[in-house]
Amino acid sequence: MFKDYPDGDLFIAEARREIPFDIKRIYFINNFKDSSAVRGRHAHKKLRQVIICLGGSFDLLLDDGRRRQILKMNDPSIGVLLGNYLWHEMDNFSGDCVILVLAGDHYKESDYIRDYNEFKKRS
Ligand code: T46
Repeated sequence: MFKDYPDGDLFIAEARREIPFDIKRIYFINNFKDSSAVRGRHAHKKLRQVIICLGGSFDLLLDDGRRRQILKMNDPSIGVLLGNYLWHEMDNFSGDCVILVLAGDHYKESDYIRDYNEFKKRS
């Protein structure tokens, strides 16, 4: 991050540098209206992604089948690598939360594991 005060801060991430793969897709999530919303609740078989909280905050639960941890995401200079076979859940979104995801592949529903018991068997 470059501190360009008073003109703003500049954040940079380059594929195969800070992002450890070629980026094939980006998506963002905003406009959270329901404080009880939960997103994620799945793992990916092959996909690797980097998730960044651009504004506001949310909680990111990570579970590799053995250990669970919850990260408070509230710093746009931090990107968390969501590797494959990592169960992830997102909740406790602030109303102004904006989430950016950089993904290493196009969208493929067949890459999702949406059943936690199936994930536990495979992890
Ligand atoms: C992930 C977390 C962090 C598409 O058609 N194309 C896409 O690129 C995406 C991301 C989603 N969709 C469709 C699939 C579902 O019908 O949009 C609907 C909602 O997707 P999903 O329930 O998977 O959204 P999240 O927020 O639970 O999960 C998303 C990503 O899908 C997922 O890969 O790791 O964000």
